[in-house]
Amino acid sequence: MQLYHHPFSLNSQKVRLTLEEKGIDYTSHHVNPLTGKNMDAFFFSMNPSAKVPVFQNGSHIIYDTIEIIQYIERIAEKVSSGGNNLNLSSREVIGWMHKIQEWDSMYFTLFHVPEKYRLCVSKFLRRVIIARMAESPDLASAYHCKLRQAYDTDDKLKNADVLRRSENHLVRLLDEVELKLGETSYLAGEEFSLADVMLIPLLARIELLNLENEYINSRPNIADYWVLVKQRPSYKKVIGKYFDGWRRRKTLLKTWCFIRVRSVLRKY
Ligand SMILES: N[C@@H](CCC(=O)N[C@@H](CS)C(=O)NCC(=O)O)C(=O)O
Repeated sequence: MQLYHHPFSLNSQKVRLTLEEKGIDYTSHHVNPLTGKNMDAFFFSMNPSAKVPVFQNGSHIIYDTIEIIQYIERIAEKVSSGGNNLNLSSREVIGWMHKIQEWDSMYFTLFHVPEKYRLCVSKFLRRVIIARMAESPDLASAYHCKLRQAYDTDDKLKNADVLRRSENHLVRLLDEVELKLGETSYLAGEEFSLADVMLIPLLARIELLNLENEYINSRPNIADYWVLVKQRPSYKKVIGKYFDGWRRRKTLLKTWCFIRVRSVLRKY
């Protein structure tokens, strides 16, 4: 089993947390969307949306985060039960998974990244797409589509309503989570579940953007829950290793330096 993913990607974090929690072995391929690695022809021809994560088991390829997570769950259950009585997620867990996945983190994240970095990365990525298009003319129409999406995203970021809608959606979701965590230790009951696997990267993204006072610490149940789930080995391996304390600067600086050097050298 192969996973194409990146530590920066919120959806990749959800899948990797599932793999760690379920103890499933896999081959890991880092594809950094901020440096445009997702535009390389080997990945782009398999996946013209260029999005990560992508999960491959033999000839079976899955592109949707929730489908990947449920596929991994089925594999883990088959291994542990010998194929009998698969103990799959309850309706409540699946309901939370979809509710959390409905919040699109992209605009929220981009709005909170300082403009200087955002504009530089977006210009760099457009150049990367154009360079890859010239190398693989057979994929030109898919690259064109990606280029149009990049311009469209830049336009949307000029519209304050887009940010307001994303913030309102997040607030509604977190208020519901806060209420639920007042009743149970974890999101879907007293046991850690795939609903929690979906929520952890969202809280980590809020913390990465230094917005924890507004969204986490102002909600006491979520604040306590956040301390609790950060103790899990899966969190430490998938998120903490890259983003806790001083590591955050190192991780971000590495990607930033790559983009700056390539931009100066015009090497896309
Ligand atoms: N269809 C995918 C979307 C995944 C997605 O949005 N991935 C983001 C990172 S979390 C991405 O790869 N963005 C890069 C791009 O759009 O070029 C899913 O639901 O799993």
